[in-house]
Amino acid sequence: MKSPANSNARVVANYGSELVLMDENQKYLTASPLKKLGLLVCGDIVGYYHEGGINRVTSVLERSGTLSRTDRRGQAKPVAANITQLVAVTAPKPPFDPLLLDRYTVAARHIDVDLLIVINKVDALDDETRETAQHLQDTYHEIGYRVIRCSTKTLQGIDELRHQLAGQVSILVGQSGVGKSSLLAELLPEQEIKVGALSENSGLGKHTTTVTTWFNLPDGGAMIDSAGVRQFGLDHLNDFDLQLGFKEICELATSCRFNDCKHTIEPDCAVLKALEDQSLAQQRYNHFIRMRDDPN
Ligand SMILES: Nc1nc2c(ncn2[C@@H]2O[C@H](COP(=O)(O)OP(=O)(O)OP(=O)(O)O)[C@@H](O)[C@H]2O)c(=O)[nH]1
Ligand SMILES: [Mg+2]
Ligand SMILES: [Zn+2]
Repeated sequence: MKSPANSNARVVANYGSELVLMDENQKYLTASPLKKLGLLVCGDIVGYYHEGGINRVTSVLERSGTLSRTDRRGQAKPVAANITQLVAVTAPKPPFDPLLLDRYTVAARHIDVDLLIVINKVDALDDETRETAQHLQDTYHEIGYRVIRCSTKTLQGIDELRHQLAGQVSILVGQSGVGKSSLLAELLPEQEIKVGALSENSGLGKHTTTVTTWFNLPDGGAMIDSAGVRQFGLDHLNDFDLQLGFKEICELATSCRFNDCKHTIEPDCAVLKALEDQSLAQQRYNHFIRMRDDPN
């Protein structure tokens, strides 16, 4: 008997028992994967065949740029595959979370993808949050990251964002309610994208996006919208990987007297010296130490 032809497709979303795929003609279809393939995630490229009214996924191409977080059992769990850029979104509401941003600097470095930082909701800044936003922008810019200020209300920064996304496979990450899906909706006005409100009591997001989903962008490239997180566990990384993710600390460390300097009490530590003369941001250093002591 002739076996059915195999075709390739992109995993757009994983709904547990069912995958949504996009085929080479940009058509959506549903499929079920063979169990032995393990967890397939948004961004995976899979082989499938159609038989008896069902699409069966039988293979998956090797991944690059896999974003993973640590699950409850301490195992790395893939979130999305084949990405080239992390877009970490933060906002004055829910409150800025610089520790989470620093976790994303580590994650991006670990999987060797670009990091773009978006400060969203700049229309909603007050005196205090304006100062924090400026401080964040200066700190990350100084380290060498691109930082864009955006607002989906005034559309400030949206063109710049579009420009930074062209040709990349990006994933939107950040706390629930910072406006990830709202930004995506501005980029894809034709698509219906669900946007949530913040809880009136806590001011936190309500986890509106629940399934990580792939969208093709009109100017080429793609954007993956992911569910908001409170925490981004990285305890599958060792101290070395962690230090690599703090690239300014990594650079300084080459001038420490000891190769295995821990940058806490050692003599002639270039990191401590940089802290003293304020060329290293105190908050970045604090987060580095904190993540090393307790990676989760
Ligand atoms: N003032 C202001 N509000 C915004 C802006 N962008 C988004 N919002 C609001 O923020 C709330 C949350 O937006 P979402 O886009 O659903 O946030 P999200 O990051 O996708 O949240 P999750 O899907 O839960 O992770 C909504 O009420 C939006 O209208 C902005 O630029 N300015
Ligand atoms: Mg969302
Ligand atoms: Zn040192």
